[in-house]
Amino acid sequence: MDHGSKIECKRDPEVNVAFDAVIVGSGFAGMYMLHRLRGLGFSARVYEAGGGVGGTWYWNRYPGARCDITSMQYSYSFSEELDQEWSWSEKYSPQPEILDYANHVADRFDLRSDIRFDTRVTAATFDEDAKHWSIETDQGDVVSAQFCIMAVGCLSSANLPPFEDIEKFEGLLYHTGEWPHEGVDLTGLRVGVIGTGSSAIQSIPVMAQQAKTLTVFQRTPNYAVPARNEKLDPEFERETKAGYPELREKMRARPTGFYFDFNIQPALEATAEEREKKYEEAWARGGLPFLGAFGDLLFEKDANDTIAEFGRKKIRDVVKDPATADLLCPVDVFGCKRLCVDSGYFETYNLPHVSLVDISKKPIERLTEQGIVTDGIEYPVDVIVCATGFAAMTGSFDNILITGRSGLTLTEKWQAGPRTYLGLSSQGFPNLFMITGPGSPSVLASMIQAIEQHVDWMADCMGHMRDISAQTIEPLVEYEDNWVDHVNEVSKVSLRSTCSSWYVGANVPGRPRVFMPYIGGFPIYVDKCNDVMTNGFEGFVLDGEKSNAAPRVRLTEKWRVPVDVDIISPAMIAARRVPVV
Ligand code: N01
Repeated sequence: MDHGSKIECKRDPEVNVAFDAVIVGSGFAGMYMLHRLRGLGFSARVYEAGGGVGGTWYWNRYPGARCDITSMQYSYSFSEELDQEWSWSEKYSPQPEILDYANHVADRFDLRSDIRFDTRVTAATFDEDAKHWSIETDQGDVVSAQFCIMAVGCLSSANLPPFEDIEKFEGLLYHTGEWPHEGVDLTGLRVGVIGTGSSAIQSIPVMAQQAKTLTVFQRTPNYAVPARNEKLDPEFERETKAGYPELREKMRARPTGFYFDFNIQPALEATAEEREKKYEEAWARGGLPFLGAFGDLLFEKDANDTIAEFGRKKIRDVVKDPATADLLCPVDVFGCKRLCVDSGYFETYNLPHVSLVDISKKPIERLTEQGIVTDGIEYPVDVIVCATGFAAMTGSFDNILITGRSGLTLTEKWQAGPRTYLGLSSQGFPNLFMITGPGSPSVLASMIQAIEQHVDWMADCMGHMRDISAQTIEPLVEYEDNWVDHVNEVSKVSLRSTCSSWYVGANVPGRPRVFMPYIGGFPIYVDKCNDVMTNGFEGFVLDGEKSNAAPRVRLTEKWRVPVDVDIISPAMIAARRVPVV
C-alpha cells in the first residue's frame, strides 16, 4: 500500500540527550503540549512519524475529508489573537484548510524547531532507578525524559482488515487514513470502496464524480445527516469573533464541548406532529446538532426509534431504487455508532455507475488479481479504497512498545481493555501521560477542546512537580479501578453502549469489548479533574507518597465552568451520582 510521499530522514540520530519531556505526535495535541511546556520553561522534544504537523489532518487526505464540528468551534481556544487572525472559508472546513491552520499554528508559535519529523517512536521504557523514560525511534534516536507524553490521537492506527490474498491484488489499494499526499486520480477507473463509516460517507460522493464505476461493499449501513455546508458568511464570522470568549465558555459548559441548539424536552412527550416538525427543522439545519432535536434520543430506546424511523424515511425519500434504499437503511439505534454527516451521500446511489453490494451476511472472501470476491462473485476493480476505520483509542499505544515498572508493557496491562485513571495515566507507568486517553471524554467531545483541557491539566501537574521537586507521579490502583468501573457504569446509561461500534472496539476482530471514551459529559469530567488537582492530586502518588500539597494551578481552573443546566443528560446525572474521587 502506498503510504504517501515519505521523505527520507537525513538528520543524525539524537543519542544520550535528556529532555524534561518527550511528546509523541505533532497533531493538535502534541503541538499544544509543546507550546505549553515551552511557556513553563521545560525542555521538550516532539517526535512525529509524518513529514509535517497536523496529525489526523496530515494523514486523512481522502477526497471530501472535512471536519463535522463547525469550523468556528473546531479550533484552538488558548490564544485570542489566533482566534481573531485566522479565517475559515466554509462552515465545515475541508482537510487542506485545517492542515493549513495546523501549519499556521506551528509557524506562529515557532514550534517546528523542537519537532523531529519522519520519526516514529518505537519504544518507551521506564527506568525505575533513574526515574525517567528512555525513548527510541526508528531513526536511531535514544533519548531520556522525565515525562513521556503520548499525543498519538484516538483514530490514527489504520485498520486494514487482513483480506485473504490481499497481496495478490494487482491494482491500487489505499486506506482513507493513509491517503497518498499527491492525491489519486480516479478518472476512468473502476473503484471498489470497502466500508460505510464517516470516511466512506464523506469520500464516496466525491470519488463517484471521477470514477468510471464505483462499487460500495457495505457490512453495516449508517445513518447520515446532511451537513448543509456553505461558504462562511463574513458577517457571521465577524459576530462570532466579537463574542469568541463567551462562545468558548458556552462550549465548555456542554457535554460535547461544542455549542449548538439543544431541546431538552423528551421526544415522547411531544406529539407525533410536533416531533416531525422538530426533526424537519433540525434536518434542515443539518449536521450533528440534529441529535439535539430532543433531550432523550440517546438514552431512551422508544424515543430513539422515532428519530431512527425519520432517518430511514429520509434515505427512502432520496434513493430511487427501493432495494438499494432498503440496504442503506440501518436498523440499529440512531447515533449509536458515531453519527455521520454527509454531502450528497445517499443521492450518489442514484447515479447509474454507482452500485451497492451487501456483505453483511457474506463477507469479503478474498481479493484476486483483478478485484474483490464475495458470495462467490468477483467484482473487478482497478482501485480498492479501504474506508475500514481505525484500531480506535488504543491502537496507537499498541504500536509502541511501552514498558513500565517491573517490565510490564502497556499492551499486556490493557489486554482486557484499557485501564487508566481519568484517561490521563495508567498505574505502573509513572510520568506517562496520555492526551485524550481512553477513559476521558476525547472522541465524545470536540477533540480540540478535550485536548486543550488535558494539556492544561498536565502542564499544571508538571509545573507543580517542579515546584516541589517531585520526580514521579502515578495513579493508585484503587482509584484507577474505580475510574474504569465508573466509565463503564456511566456508559450503560447511554444507548451508545449497545451496538458494535469502534467506541467499544468491536470494529476490529479480537479486541475486548469495552466502552472506551468517558460519556459522563465534558464539564462533569473537567470538575473531576480539577477536584483531583486541587485536592493535592487525589488518587495519585508523587514520589510514591500521597500528597497533601496544594498545587499552584496555572491553567486548569479556566476549564471549570458551570454546567449548562439546559442540557443536563441522564449520563451527566449518572456521572455525578457515582462518587469516584
Ligand atoms: O471508520 P469507521 P471511519 N469488511 O470505523 C467497515 C472519525 N471521522 O474512518 O460498521 C468489510 O466508522 C465497517 O463496517 P462495520 C469519526 O469519529 C471523522 O469511517 O464495522 N467492512 C464500517 O462501515 C468516525 O466515526 C470525520 O460493520 C469492514 C467501516 O468499514 C471515525 O473517524 C470523518 C471491515 C469503518 O467505519 C472513524 O470513521 C471521518 C471488513 N473486514 C472519520 N472492517 C469527520 O467528519 C471494517 N469495515 C470529522
